[in-house]
Amino acid sequence: MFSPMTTALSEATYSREERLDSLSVHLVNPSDNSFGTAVITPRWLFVLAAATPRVANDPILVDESLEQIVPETIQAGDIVGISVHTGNALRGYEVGRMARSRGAWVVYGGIHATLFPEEALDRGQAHAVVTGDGDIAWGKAVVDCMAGKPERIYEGGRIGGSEFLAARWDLMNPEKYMWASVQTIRGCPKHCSFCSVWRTDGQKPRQRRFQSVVDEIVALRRLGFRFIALADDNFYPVTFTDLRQAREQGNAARLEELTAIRADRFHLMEELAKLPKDMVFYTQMTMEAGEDVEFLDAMKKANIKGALVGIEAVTPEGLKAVYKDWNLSGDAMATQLQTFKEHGVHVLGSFIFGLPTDRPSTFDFTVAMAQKAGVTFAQFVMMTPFPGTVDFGRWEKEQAENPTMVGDVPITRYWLIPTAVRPKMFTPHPTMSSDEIRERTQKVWDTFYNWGDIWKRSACCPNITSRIAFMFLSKLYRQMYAGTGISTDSARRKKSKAWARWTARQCKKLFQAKPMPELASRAWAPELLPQIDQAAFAGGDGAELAGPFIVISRKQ
Ligand code: B12
Ligand code: SF4
Repeated sequence: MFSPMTTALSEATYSREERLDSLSVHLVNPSDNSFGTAVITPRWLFVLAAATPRVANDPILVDESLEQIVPETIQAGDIVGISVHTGNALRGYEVGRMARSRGAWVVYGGIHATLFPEEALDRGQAHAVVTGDGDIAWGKAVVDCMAGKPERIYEGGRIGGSEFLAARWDLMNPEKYMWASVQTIRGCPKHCSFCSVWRTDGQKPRQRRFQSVVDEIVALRRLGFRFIALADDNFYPVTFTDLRQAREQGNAARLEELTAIRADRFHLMEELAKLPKDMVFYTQMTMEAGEDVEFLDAMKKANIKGALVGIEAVTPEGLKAVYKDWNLSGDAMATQLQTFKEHGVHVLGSFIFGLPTDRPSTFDFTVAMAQKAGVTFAQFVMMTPFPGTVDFGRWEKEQAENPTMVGDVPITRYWLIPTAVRPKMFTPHPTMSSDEIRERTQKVWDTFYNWGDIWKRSACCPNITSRIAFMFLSKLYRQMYAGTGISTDSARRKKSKAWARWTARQCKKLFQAKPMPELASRAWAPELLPQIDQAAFAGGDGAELAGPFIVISRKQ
């Protein structure tokens, strides 16, 4: 598909070489809310920067969670890559339409565009959509846009772990982020009903080579980052049950595969343990890791000090409802979570409210369990049917005959409803109203994050400065993520946003470390370097337009 304005302009005014030299590639992380400072770097932005072909100039990165894009920066003929997840799709489409009206090539990617490519082409006026992983496919899309012939869909698929690109941290403004994000593994073997990860990223864990992970962390520590979120789907991909089942089935190949994945996790952690001692990592994993104290001890040594653990529900019925009945419940759950803390790994417990099995008593019971389990942080999210999940499929089917409409949008496309009129809950609960669930959820956030309890929890910090940091962070977390608190009337929203901005600035100072420009890179054996980097290296500067392998990579 051609953009007539671009083609006319570029062919009339420039030679091909001049055009290639003057065009800019923009990568935009859309957001309605700009805070000036962000908690975690949106990793895709810096990975796609690395995937941008050498034939183009360095991309211009725009993170709208910091500042909104300035339309005048986009010129006819430029290429604009936009990432959309469900929550920011509407803003993403607005940015895309704006870019296209200025004569740019518009390409979407990210989880939502992967699930709804036609929507991005239609509502977002895309020239092209990249589905799945962008590490390789983005390079091809850019080259095709430069040639004026983008395809409608590029299937990025699921690339191998050794092909994951290292991010271009040299293009980040370190002043703007509290934590950086580095991915070590993609995919999750589970199949929780509310989660799309196992469907989009697959159930087969794809581990990145640890050398590449460590190199990125060294680059970040040089810049002054010592707090790093490991943006993983599930850091504990092989459980004792998986190993036992493979053994019982006499499946030697499976057992070997699982053992190798597990060994690789330990290898990574050994390498992380050799990094400067002041590093703090944080990841996401299942509660099952509480069974494996050897793993928890390795995490502690590796400075992985915390993990988001999907607890979801505290009753057996609730867990069954979300296909997570392999999680423990009640007192056994509390004990399992305490094991994390005993072995030096703090838990950010994630709970869901609004499950059909929830009753008014569930709210108090949940917060009491969170306190009993000794979780250091907690989040209480409202049940949301995200596309690509089992829950979404079921709901869509129920709605098919007689769809509920909000204006002219069916509720099963809720992300297209303007935020001001978008309902806060989409699936009706059998016994409680949405307002009741929201109010009770809000109360739970307030109870968990009251100053007294935060102060008690801050006892895990070694000194007064870090206790203060802990208290600020707890309040910031509550303010930014307790959705029901931020989204009521506009006056409250404004006040809440101003408060969050101020707190974010204070927290940024607390997280900043003295840059270590002298920190040396590790010398890895050449055969252990990621394959893709070798391909780029071998290709050298002249090998840009041939094929994705040669096009994409830039040696860090
Ligand atoms: C780390 C993470 C977080 C972190 C950090 C977020 C951040 N600032 O980066 C935290 C904990 C803060 C977080 C919060 C939330 N998250 Co989250 N998160 C993740 C996770 C595990 C990894 C994301 C990541 O960095 N991956 C690494 C990068 C490199 O991969 P990627 O983003 O997929 O990008 C690749 C491709 O998608 C593609 N691509 C992406 N963008 C583009 C753009 C273009 C132009 C192209 C060509 C290609 C392309 O190429 C990239 C490289 O291969 C994902 C799970 C997942 N598998 O995606 C969930 C996930 C994205 N999160 C999810 C959700 C629901 C949330 C929350 C709403 C949770 C909540 N209830 O509060 C919040 C929302 C925060 C927000 N406003 O963005 C859902 C999104 C579902 C959906 N349909 O939108 C996911 C998929 C998890 C799930 N359970 O389903 N999250
Ligand atoms: S919620 Fe967590 S454990 Fe469940 S499928 Fe998603 S990533 Fe895996």
